[in-house]
Amino acid sequence: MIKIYRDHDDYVLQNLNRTIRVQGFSLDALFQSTDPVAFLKHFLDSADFESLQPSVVSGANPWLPPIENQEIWAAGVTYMRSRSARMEESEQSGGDHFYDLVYDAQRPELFFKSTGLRARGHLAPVRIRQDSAWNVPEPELTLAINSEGHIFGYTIGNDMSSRSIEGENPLYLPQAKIYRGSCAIGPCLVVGNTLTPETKISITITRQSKVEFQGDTSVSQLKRSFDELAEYLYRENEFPCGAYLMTGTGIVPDAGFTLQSGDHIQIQIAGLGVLENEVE
Ligand code: DO4
Ligand code: MG
Repeated sequence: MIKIYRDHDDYVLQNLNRTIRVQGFSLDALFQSTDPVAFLKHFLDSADFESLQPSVVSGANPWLPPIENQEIWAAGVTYMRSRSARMEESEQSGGDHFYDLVYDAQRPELFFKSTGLRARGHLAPVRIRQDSAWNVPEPELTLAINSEGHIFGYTIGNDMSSRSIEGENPLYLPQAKIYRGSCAIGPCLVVGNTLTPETKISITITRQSKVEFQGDTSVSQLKRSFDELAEYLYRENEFPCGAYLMTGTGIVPDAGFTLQSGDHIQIQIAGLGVLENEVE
């Protein structure tokens, strides 16, 4: 398993034996590689790079999102919990039936989420929209897919969402999902790790040092396979620098909960680390 962290200067690569700061590394080249593990090993085996203490990648460091020219897309209504929460929030507008249909449909819901410019990394602030009254984070296992459409890595994603705007009308989805500070990924990209169905995804939201919401799920609750989601994303499309694909949320707080400025969001996925962001 190899972890890739990005900071202002360069990239830091880590495997069991070595932690190194590398120059001349590019995520675009990694996502264009047909063998990403061999591509990374080339750097890790090189004598050119000075070894660092493994502790330099501790969770206390801010990291930039591990992204260059990749687009970030997201899948929706891939967990039963997302289906029921969305049917509830859109019942009044009459939009609930669409969520029911898409959960069972052959074609998944896929939507554009962000470019690297808009994405936030570990310990950077995320935002809620000023014109939205009901807001939640969505903790999502996120696939790294190379330019040929093969899944080769994983990271943690936060698909920040306005439930009031999406609930008002499903056609408002892009406004509910894509706005300044609505997307976080990180803390690193993990390559060469296979995730089992038991892999746990959990979220803790803390407000003034008090836990306001806690929830967890596991990858086994995901209705669709990773390959199926990636295949639909690349069908009739092209991603010359690869793509990230958030796989949907299986955790949605009950209707009484909305995020507030100052809330601390901590998303943990076993094997991938912890992604932390404060709400601006
Ligand atoms: O259907 C709208 C968005 C769904 C979503 O983001 C999710 O299920 O995670
Ligand atoms: Mg989502």
